[in-house]
Amino acid sequence: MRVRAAVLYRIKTPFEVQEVELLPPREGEVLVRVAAAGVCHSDYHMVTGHLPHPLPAVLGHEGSGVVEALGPGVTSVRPGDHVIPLFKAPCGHCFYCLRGRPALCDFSVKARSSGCLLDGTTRLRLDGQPLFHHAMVACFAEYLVAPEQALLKIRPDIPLDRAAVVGCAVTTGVGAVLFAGKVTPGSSVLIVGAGGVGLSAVQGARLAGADPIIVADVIPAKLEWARKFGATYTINARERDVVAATRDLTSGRGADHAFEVIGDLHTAKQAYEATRKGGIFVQVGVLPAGSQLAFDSLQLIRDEKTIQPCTYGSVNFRKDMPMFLDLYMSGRLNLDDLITRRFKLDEINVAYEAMLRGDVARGVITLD
Ligand code: COD
Ligand code: ZN
Ligand code: ZN
Repeated sequence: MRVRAAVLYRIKTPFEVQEVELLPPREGEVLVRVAAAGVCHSDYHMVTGHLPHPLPAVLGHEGSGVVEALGPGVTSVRPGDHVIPLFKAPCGHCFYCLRGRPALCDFSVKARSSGCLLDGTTRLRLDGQPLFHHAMVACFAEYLVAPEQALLKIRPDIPLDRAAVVGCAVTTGVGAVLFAGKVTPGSSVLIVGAGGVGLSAVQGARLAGADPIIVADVIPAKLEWARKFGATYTINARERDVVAATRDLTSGRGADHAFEVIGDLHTAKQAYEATRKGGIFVQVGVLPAGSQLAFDSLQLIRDEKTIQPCTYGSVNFRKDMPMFLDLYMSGRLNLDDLITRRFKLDEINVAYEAMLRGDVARGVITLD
């Protein structure tokens, strides 16, 4: 079938929205009509080349949609089901999956890094040539074909644009606080970077009962949103030293838990420095490929800080993502205000410019 998709041909060039060919789902695969796709910074790291990806490709890893058709042998979803694509499709029964850590499952790593589906081929075509799928989900398109393992069936009563942001931002941010940082009531939290993922981490800190919740960013509007989502103190990192300001707010000690949610060497060091002795430093952002994050070994031992990296919120997808949706439906997670602007697929480059300028908390592309 012919579908409209945003194609990235080369790094450092804009997306080109055009018709591409999408082949029918094969054994174990599902055709999904995409309803909404979030404008996450991680895709932009592939545009800049900071995170390498095979090109040309259809990117987009934060989304939601409705199952349209099934390939042979699919048992876990049916046409009409509402789904969130998982950008790290787990097998469901290996060592890691059984221990509730599906993001560490090796099942789809090879396919994902090659831009293909599980059988090593693509369903996307451009002028008869293979067009790569990002993370086997490729949501910047009207339709996607993905393996059934990459789909999470969700409750049908949640608006699909709100569900989309649970596909990455909410799960990554709230999960980082609850599961990687294991934040407990009354503990002090610092969050460096208040984008879609960082603002979700702020909401996670509020859910966990953290106090104070300190947020640093360089854009005043981001700090205002952070306060709306639960920050009790905000730091404009252009005007104040984040480490000194955090220590001032925590009796000179530093934060019990500090989260880096940007993917930058300088802010990673800042968040580590702003963590108190014996505290937990959680690295959510991924630094450009090949970067080394180094720590002074004497200080490392002496200060006993835990360095805790976090991927996909360290969540158990099929248990925790439905919980986040339930928390939205019961009014405990605010997804309505996280999405501050909606765009058409044709406006994807405008949507990314808005993200880079800091004009949006989270932008979402709606495809209906
Ligand atoms: N000090 C403080 N804040 C800063 C600074 C700085 N020096 N520089 C930038 N910021 C702020 C920006 O103003 C912005 O508010 C925020 O940092 C970044 O927000 P967004 O909206 O651009 O980014 P997110 O929230 O969509 O993504 C953040 C990630 C850390 C997830 C992303 O950048 C990343 O590292 N992705 C790779 C990891 C990955 O692939 N994860 C899985 C899918 S997300
Ligand atoms: Zn597994
Ligand atoms: Zn993301």
